[in-house]
Amino acid sequence: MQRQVGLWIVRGAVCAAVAALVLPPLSGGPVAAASHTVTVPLVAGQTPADGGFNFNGYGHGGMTVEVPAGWKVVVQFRNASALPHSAMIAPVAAAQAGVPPATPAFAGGAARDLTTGLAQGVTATFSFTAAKPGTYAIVCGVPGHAAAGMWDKLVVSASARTPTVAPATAAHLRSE
Ligand SMILES: [Cu+2]
Repeated sequence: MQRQVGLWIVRGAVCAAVAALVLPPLSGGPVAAASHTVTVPLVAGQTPADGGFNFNGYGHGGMTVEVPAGWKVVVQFRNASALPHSAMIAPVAAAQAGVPPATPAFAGGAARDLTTGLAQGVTATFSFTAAKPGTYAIVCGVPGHAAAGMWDKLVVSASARTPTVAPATAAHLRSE
């Protein structure tokens, strides 16, 4: 009888160990180690919407890119417009107020020539780690452009598992 009880205890311990291996971590727990990078195509002045002051055809916060917190975000920026444009990650309140800050919300989160803008057809890639959950803006740093509506939203989510964009047709995100 003593031997039988001992066997049950061992079997219980084995089952608990197997369950810990098979079950996914609880939400909010540590994310399994892996390469987590999302590439976001961002085209300034792609359409005449918002007087051309748009990214991928959306201005005034009309496009929302959501990425899981901790992911690396690579922005492939291109200016399709005859007007110079740039892009940066900034607090959403600053973008809504039409006053983007001098430095981005995340290190590396801005294209070069932030306030002078890039000429038509010029591309610039910049990348940053979406380290802190919250709602941010993707905004043009050329004076007057944010006020004209040239900003969209970047949500850094503590609960999302994969990057998404809304509307879904606004950009083709690539995750790896
Ligand atoms: Cu601009």
